Amino acid sequence: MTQTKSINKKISDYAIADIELAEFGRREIEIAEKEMPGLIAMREKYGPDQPLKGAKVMGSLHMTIQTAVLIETLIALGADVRWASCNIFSTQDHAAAAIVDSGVPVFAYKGETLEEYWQYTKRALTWPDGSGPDIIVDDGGDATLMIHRGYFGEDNPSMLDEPTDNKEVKIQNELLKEIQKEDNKFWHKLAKNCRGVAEETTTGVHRLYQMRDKGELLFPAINVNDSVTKSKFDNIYGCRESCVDAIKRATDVMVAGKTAMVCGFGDVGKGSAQALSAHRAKVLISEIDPICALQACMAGYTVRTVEEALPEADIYVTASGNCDVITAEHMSKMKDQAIVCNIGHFDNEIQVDQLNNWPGVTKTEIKPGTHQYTFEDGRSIYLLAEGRLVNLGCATGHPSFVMSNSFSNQTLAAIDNWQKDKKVDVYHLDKELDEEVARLHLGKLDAHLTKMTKHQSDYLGVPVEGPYKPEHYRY
Ligand code: 9W1
Repeated sequence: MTQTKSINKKISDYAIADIELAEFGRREIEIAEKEMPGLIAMREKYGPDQPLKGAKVMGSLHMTIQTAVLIETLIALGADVRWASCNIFSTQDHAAAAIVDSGVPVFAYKGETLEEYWQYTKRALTWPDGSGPDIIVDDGGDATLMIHRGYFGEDNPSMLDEPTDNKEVKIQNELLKEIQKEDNKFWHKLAKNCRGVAEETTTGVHRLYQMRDKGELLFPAINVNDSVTKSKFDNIYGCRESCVDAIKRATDVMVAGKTAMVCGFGDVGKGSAQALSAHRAKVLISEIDPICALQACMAGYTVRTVEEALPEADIYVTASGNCDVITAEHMSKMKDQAIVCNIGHFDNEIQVDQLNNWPGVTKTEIKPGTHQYTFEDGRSIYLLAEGRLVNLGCATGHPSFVMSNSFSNQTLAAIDNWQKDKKVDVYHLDKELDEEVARLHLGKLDAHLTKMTKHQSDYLGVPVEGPYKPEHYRY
């Protein structure tokens, strides 16, 4: 007989696809826990002290199996949690069901509408007594954005009537106006009581600095994105796992013996190139930055332009963070059966619209996420994930171990936001905390760390305990 560990606390304050998926979700959560040693170590280390006791925590972050382990970690540290997804497509419905089944309000289902998305964000921000969160765990900045637009819309209601072509802004404006009719101080009260937000992504962090610089930021914020243990896992190690995985799920192509071009040799490019190279592809790198180009040469790759690669390369992976790195004209000149995909900036590295409008081109869907484009002369290329992030479009995001690193940073940031009184600004987590996240993962990896002696610390002029900060050390 199958064991059911569900608690079945019946709550009615949630919106998910299907509560019947809870058992499946619970089984996958239990497997993910084994691969999220940082979060489990934090439950053991901090659980007894309950550092989040009494804290109302709102999350706006992909509702996945990995996020479920984060949610249950926050709860193990004493938090009272409500959750919405930060993306209308990324929800794993079985994860959402398992979390609701344990008694936590979740508002997320895969394929929800944009209207529902903003309603859910608002519902996750609203506790049964009408109060708001003490702290926010944000991914992409949407919860923070909604609070700020709501707040400034209460100061200046005409802001919500300004004409806009942006469908999402329209939807949000309509909802904010409805809320204002019911209570025209809703967002002021909420913002006043919010002690801080921790932001997961580059985009969200960028918005935070803009708001800070304009003097509009309403509560302290922590930039989790730039922790070393977050960004290295997100970019190098995550993409090293998912780049080839996505290409193979989409095409089943043999990578060995092919020539692959990686455009951009930053962290994402480094991880992608390593994975392709480990599969025994011949790897070409394109770069505009001489230092990154030199690094590529020292790693044994050939540095070429996209134009030079056209007669040779079978696989193209963009990882530049820049726009129009592969143009429609490039694609029109590629070898027959070439594969083109993007793992860098979310949607504009490859000229997809221009390819769709290329004279004489025909587009055939092989399956969702794999499209064949045939040119007038009979050559075909394959575009993966319609030019959007291939590891999300054709694979399943990051492995649990990768997310354990970012979410351990999120947990430390939540504790910091709850326990420290800070003035309004955008902060980083101290290097000590970044180091703690690393340490919490080392146990599982059976790493034996060396302790610096007093003699050595005197020699370097750094403390034996405390963060390791030599001048010329970059990760
Ligand atoms: N985040 N749990 C797709 C993921 C979409 C997604 C996105 C992740 C996780 C990058 C976060 C198709 C999970 C998420 C599974 C999946 C992300 C966007 C995670 C990788 C980032 C825009 N961004 N991430 N797991 N979708 O893997 O929370 O399968």
